Amino acid sequence: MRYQNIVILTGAGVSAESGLNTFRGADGLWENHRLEEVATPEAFARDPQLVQRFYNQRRHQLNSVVPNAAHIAIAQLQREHSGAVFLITQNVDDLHERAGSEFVLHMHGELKRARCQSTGKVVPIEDDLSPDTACTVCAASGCLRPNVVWFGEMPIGMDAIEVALNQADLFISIGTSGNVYPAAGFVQLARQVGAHTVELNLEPSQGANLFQEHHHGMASEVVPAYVAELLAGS
Ligand code: BJW
Repeated sequence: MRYQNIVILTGAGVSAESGLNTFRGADGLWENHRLEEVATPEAFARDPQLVQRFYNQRRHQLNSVVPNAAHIAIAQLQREHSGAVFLITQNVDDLHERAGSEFVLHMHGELKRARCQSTGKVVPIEDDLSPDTACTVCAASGCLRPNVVWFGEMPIGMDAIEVALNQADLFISIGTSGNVYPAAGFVQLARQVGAHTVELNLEPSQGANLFQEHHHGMASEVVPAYVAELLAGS
């Protein structure tokens, strides 16, 4: 293969065919709430119960979905590529891991983790959170919050992402609308270091013109096809 260091960025579109809603599609509202009403620190301070319910429901949903062909193809690329495949996801689901990806950087956090707001310690969770839940770290009620990155908060792993992008010779963006920064800016960083940039998405994203190659269609079709091409060495 002509590429050594591949960086992949995924968004909600990669999990859409598994049955998880995207954020900005026609089905983008949750119980008539806009995303900004449930995914900001201000929303959590104003109505923690509402915000916890949003994440509890989504955590439950993970039990009824399975990875699709796109997740599986990405895991195959990570296994079979002789160089590095650095996988960054904006998604808080665990479908990449369940498809077999051993390395996944969840830059916007994970549904199955919570954070003690007093100590910053991150712990695994399976059960619902509520304002009455006793924190498993410090024991205070209501101290655990979902370990997700809301608007205005710093995404996770930015230093490692910057290092990976600096070394990339291929950057592939999959199933993301390109609305949310800093992820939407990764394509420009990749281009600055000379990486080839590819968009695999249902439709042209907000920043589609920044990519050198495009394959538009369902992730379950375009991702396996593109991975097969890469592994065949073309
Ligand atoms: C398919 C498909 C199929 C469908 N097959 N494809 C002005 C300029 C620049 C920045 C800002 C600005 N104003 C404010 C900001 C900052 C802000 C921001 O970007 N706001 C924008 C709204 C403008 N960003 C932040 O606040 C971030 N933090 C930050 O910037 O910190 C400072 C900093 C400074 C310097 C360096 C680094 C940091 C934090 C952002 C946190 C985002 N959080 C959320 C919620 C997380 C938890 C949760 O899941 O609930 O993350 S918001 C939401 O959007 C979620 C997603 O990860 C994220 C991206 O969405 P995504 O994945 O792209 O989904 P969609 O629905 O938008 O798109 C899906 C795509 O799939 C579509 O294109 C479909 O067509 C496609 N699709 N089906 C293939 N079958």
